[in-house]
This record gives sequence, C-alpha cells and structure tokens, in this order.
Amino acid sequence: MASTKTQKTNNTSYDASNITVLEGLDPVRKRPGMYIGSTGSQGLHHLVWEVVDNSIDEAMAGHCTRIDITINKDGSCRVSDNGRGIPVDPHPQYPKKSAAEIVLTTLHAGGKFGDGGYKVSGGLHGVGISVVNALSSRLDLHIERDGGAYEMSFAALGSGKSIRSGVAQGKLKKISSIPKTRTGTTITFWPDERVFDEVNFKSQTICERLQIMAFLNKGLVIGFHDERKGHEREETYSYKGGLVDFVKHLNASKTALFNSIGSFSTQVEDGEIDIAWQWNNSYHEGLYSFANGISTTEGGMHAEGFKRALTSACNKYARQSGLLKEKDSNLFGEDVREGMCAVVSVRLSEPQFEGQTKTKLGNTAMRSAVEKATSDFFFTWLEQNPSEAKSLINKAVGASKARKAAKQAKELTRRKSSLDSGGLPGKLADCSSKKADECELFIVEGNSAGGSAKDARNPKTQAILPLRGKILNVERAPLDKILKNAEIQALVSSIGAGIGSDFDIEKLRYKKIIILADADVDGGHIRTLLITFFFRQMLELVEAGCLYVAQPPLYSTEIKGEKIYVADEAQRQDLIQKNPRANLRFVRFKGLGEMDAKELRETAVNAQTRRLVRIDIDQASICDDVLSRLMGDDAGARRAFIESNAKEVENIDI
Ligand code: 0RA
Repeated sequence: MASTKTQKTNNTSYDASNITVLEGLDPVRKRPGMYIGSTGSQGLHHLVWEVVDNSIDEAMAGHCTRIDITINKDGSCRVSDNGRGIPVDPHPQYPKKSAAEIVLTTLHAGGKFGDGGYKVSGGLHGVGISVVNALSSRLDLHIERDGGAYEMSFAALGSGKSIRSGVAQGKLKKISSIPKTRTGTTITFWPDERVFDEVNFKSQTICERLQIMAFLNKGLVIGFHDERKGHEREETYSYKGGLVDFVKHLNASKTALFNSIGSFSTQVEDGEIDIAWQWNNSYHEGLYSFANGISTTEGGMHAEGFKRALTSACNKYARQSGLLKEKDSNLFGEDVREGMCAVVSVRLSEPQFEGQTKTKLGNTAMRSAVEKATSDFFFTWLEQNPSEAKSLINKAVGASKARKAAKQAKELTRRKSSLDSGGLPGKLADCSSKKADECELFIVEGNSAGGSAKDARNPKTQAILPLRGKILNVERAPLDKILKNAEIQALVSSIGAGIGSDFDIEKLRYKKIIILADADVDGGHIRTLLITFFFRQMLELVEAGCLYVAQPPLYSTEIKGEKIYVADEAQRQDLIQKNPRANLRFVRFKGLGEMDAKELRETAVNAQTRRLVRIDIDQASICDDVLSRLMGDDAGARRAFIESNAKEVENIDI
C-alpha cells in the first residue's frame, strides 16, 4: 500500500486547481487489502491510524495542538482535532461539491490540497480518509472553520454484491455560527461488519500507538476515551520533552549510566531529523527508528547513518581524550551501542518503505543527512559532557574486551564440540531420528523430572535435555560469560545451530523446542529466563515459531472413573461448581517430579493430549515500545508480555 501511494504522488501533483483524475471508492471496497493490508484486526485499526494521521499532519504543519480519539458506546470511533478544519468551500473543478466532500469520496484527493499543502505527510498510512469512508457502513463529518459549524454524513447503500459505500447523504450543511477562532475536524466512523472479520477496537493497541505519536510530536496533546460499557478508559498523552521523554520512558525500568539524555533536532534539505540518546548498564542495543511517525522495525538508511556517525564520533573522541591508546584497536559499532537506548525519528516528503514488512526506510539521502547531523551534534555533545562521554566510552571499551573474549570462547566451544561424541552434551537424551521436521527437544527443569520425561517420551522423535536449576540471566551478563556457562553450552550444542550472530536456523536439529518447567513461581522464573535467552541469542528461532512452552497441570481428579487433568485453580473451582454432587478429590502436583511417566506423557509429552503454547513474536515486532517492556529488568512485566503474546496451539481451546 505504501508503494501505491508513493507511485501516485510521484506521477500526479495535486493542488486545488489541478486535480485531474479523481477515482471513486469502488476499488477500495473490492480489494480492501490493497489499501489497508488486511481485513483482520490489523486492518481494522489501520482505519484509526489513517484518520489520526491526518490530524497529526495538521499538527506537524503547526495548526493543531490537540487530538482526541474516542471509542463510542456503540463501538464506533470518533477522531477530533483542533486544526484548520477540512476546507468547506466549493471545489474549483466541481463547483457543486464542497472540498470536504471531495476529500471523503475520492481516492488520493486528501493531503495536498489548497495552498496549505503539507511539507511532509503520512507515508505508510497516507492512503487518504476516503478509504476509511469506503470501508465504513456510516461516517459522520463535522467541521468548524470560517465562523461556521458544518456537517454531512456518508453511508454504505445497497446489499450483497451491489453495495456502494461512502455515499453522501445530502450536501455539507452549515448548522450554526461560531466564533471565527474555533476550528477543527471531527470524523466518526462505523467500520463495516461486511468488510471486517471483527469490528472490535482494542484500546491497548490504540493507546500504545497514540503514546508513541505523542512522543514523536513534542507538545501535542492526545486524549483517548473508551466509553464502551465495561471497557471504560481515559488516557492523556503529551510530552513536552518529545524524544527525550521517549528515551526516559524506554529506560525507566533500567539503570541509566548517567542522568542526562542527549538530543538534537535539525532541518535538512527535504526533511527533519530528531534524535535522542542515553546509555544504561545492560548489554542490549536499543535503537528505535521512525520515519514520518512509522516505526521502521527493519531499520534502514536513517538508522545506518546514525550508527556510522556514532561509531566514528566515539572512536575520534576516545582517541582525542586518551581513553583509547595508540596501541588499542578501534571500537566496533556493536561495542559502542552496547547498553545504548536511542530514538531516531526523521520526516521526509517522499519516504520509500522497503523490506519484508515495508518497515525499512530506503531513501539513501537520509543516510548521509543523518550521518552528517549526528557527527556534528553527537560529537559536540561528547565534548561538552566529558563525564557522560567517559562512562559510555569506558562501557564500550569493556564491550570490546568482552567481544574479543567471546570470540575466543566461541572458538573453544567449537573445537571442543568437534572433539566430543558428535558434539552433543552428556546429559542430553537424544532422539534417534535425524529429521529436524519431526524432532522435538524438551528442556526440562531438574534431573528427576528429566528422568520421568525420558521414560515418557517417544525415543525416535523426542529428545530430553535436563537443566540444573535456573539458567544464567542473559540480560545481565556479557557475551563471554554467557558462552562460558555450562548450561547454556549444553543448550547451544544440543540445538546445534550456533548462537548470537553465528546462529544458523538451517542447522536446527529440532523443529520444536519445548520448555517444560513446573507450574509454580520458580518454574515461571525458569521459563522467563529461557525465553529471554532465546529472544536474545536465537531470535530467528522464535520468529520461525519453533519455541513452545508446555503447560503442565496443577491437579488431577477423577470424574465418573475418568482421570481429568486440571490446569489451574480457576479450572478447579469451575469443575467443583459444575459437579456439585461429585465430591471431587484433587491430587495436587507440586512439580513435574511428582508426576509418574504416564502422567507426564499425557500432559506434556504426547502430542495428542498435551497442552502446548507457542511463543509468538508477531505482536512484539509491531511495537517497539512493547519490546522494550519485554526487555526490561522486571521479570513480572516480561512474563505478562510473553503470556499475552503466546499463541495456544495444541489441545487448548482458543
Ligand atoms: C486539506 C486541506 C487543509 C486541511 C485539511 C485537508 C485537513 C484534513 C484533515 C483531516 C483530519 N483533520 C484534518 N484537518 C485538516 C488545509 C486547509 C487550509 O488551507 O486552511
């Protein structure tokens, strides 16, 4: 959809006197996916982003200070802003229609209208509000400008194959006179149930995006109101510090290396650059990039330019200040970015979005522009903040030492594994099949549970790796320490595909990696540590959907002679209520170790009867803010996130 828009704007220049091709809305109704991506939940929310982006454009042009998004009681969505208001006068080429009606009923007619055309506009979502109209059963428009309040409505008419949508229900009408100073646009829309799989807006999805928009647009006030019964929620997002507040927010759950947050904003030819940074004591690199308000999770030219400048500025400063001696080798980019938390936001008039998910900025001009600006501003910041500079350079020097030590440790591990019997750790009970597609690896908490699991498994396709206690928290350890850890070495060589930047998914020995830990607090902690390890060191494996968590039951009971497993306390209460006369007796499993091989087979190992949950990263890759929460030090928050993203796949009703 981004490319559609880019092509159109490249070939056609729209202004009030020269709108030659105006397309009706039929194509949108016929192929919604072309315009909004999908007709699932993602596409539904796209409608909201589309309307909000128009208001944000108005804010970026300097005419709007507040936007309110309301989910109404009846499930419709209202977006209201105090911008200039969509023009209400007759359109020069279509004197019988108001400009507003043209904007809502024709494709690609929004945005660059009149002499108030915007320098930069929406990008990925910039398909125009007419698309929202085309996919709604009804849309109400309310405009305040030029001393009047104006209204008109649109609706989808007809049925079956002959639905026409976005049809004006009468002309734009002035309904009252108001002070000339009062201006703004309010759009209320009812997503068409005949288009979307479901029409339920998710307040969390909307709020996460609104908060990011508020961070990226310093000073803008964004209100959110959910008025649906049982879902009531009110939020206000507004940040005087813009990106500086964004970095503060991202680092909130971490320990910062220094208090101050560096930043700069600058205009360049054809755009704007906004960057803020701080370092924390973690080993994670957090670079969050945006182009025209869209999260570029695949990075791109702006991120490249920033990284290049950062590395060379740090090396230059480290040499100049004597923190790096003549005999020392240069710092690598990854050394400098260890523990960094930076937000890079650019705005440009014709963004090119590339990559698998169209979230990679392709404009090469942005690489040199960001590189040059960062070289100037960041280097100056280093010079002006010597104590901050010293602590981050020292951290980078530490990272470079760890990197060199890690390289040695990796070589050692590699050599050692080629000597061992096939390179496999002694405690792995491997399966006999060598076809990764049918093989499963169970990572089991504790040796005794490992023993029962061995008895319970199918030795042809199921392997068992018992782990001793809690594995190392990779979030708090440098790579060389991670690599020297015996439990992690056993994991890495069992899986067989390497670690970190060496990871090669083609070498995976099992298509399913299943974490099997007790259903108690300790078990939860072990699960979190393991999942964190996979996220950090084998992300590709998670992205490919190969990571699972088994859900062992807390209890078992018997109803009419049949053994029943009970997942948790809630399910136990449910069973008691539904069988008031049965006087049920429950056996409580204090852990996997208390289950016999048969019980373990039925609840965790046998594919027909076990409960398995896949760890899914899809949601996470959409929103960096969510990822940052995952990566935070707060294990509880991390678990909540992982659980909310877990997809239940086997033997669990969704
Ligand atoms: C076209 C031209 C002008 C403003 C807008 C559209 C506009 C659209 C939306 C959509 C939501 N809120 C909006 N606010 C403004 C410029 C009008 C002028 O020059 O006064």
